[in-house]
Amino acid sequence: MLSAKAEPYDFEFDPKTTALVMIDFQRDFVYPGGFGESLGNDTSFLLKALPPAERVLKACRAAGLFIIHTREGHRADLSDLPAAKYERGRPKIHIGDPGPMGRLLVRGEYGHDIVDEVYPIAGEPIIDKPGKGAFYATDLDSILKNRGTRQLIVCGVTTEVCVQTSVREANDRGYDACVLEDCVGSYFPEFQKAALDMVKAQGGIFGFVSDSTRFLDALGKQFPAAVSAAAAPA
Ligand code: C5J
Repeated sequence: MLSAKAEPYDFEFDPKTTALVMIDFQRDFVYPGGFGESLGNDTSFLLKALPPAERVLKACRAAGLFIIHTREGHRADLSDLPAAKYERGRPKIHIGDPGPMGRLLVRGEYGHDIVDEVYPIAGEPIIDKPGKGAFYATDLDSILKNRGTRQLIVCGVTTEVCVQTSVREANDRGYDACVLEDCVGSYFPEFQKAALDMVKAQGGIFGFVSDSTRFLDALGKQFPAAVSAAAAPA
């Protein structure tokens, strides 16, 4: 067992039963012209999470941890898009409408895909999800349980929406999840803090909060070369 400094107390994880979950690092959320901006958000807030998340991803790859990515989005015919989600916010541009990166939040479009910095490689499954939670209407739980996964390290966007929803779902399914606070991003700085406080309050009611430095310090105890290679400039 490795132990990462975390709140509300140290997060214990066995690399063999731990998965890194990279949530929705899609152009549609992270870059201007996508779904996130169509809702009136300033996407630049999310970019801060990318360099530490990239370091964690590279170290976990080199250490041989299981890595899984998610994307939020819908079928091209929008048959899996609830009317409530389509209408919510009464936006000028809806999910499925054309934008500079293709149709908003539609699978197969450029904007729907994951940004280059943390793009999946062979052997890292991608979960396409229609909702905010990564477990809703997906096979994520089966994939994790079939591998004997017990602990999750969580990076992604946005903190209070898809990240927190997925951590709550993971908690109810029996996983210990640890969110790395510098590897998650919100359009609202005040929500970033509140969302993480909610996860770790009440003795870790939904899980744990740590950061890339403390997590990589722990991983480096067993995989020093993997962690130093990830920290080196590209
Ligand atoms: C949102 C997400 N914010 N991935 N999706 O609509 O957090």
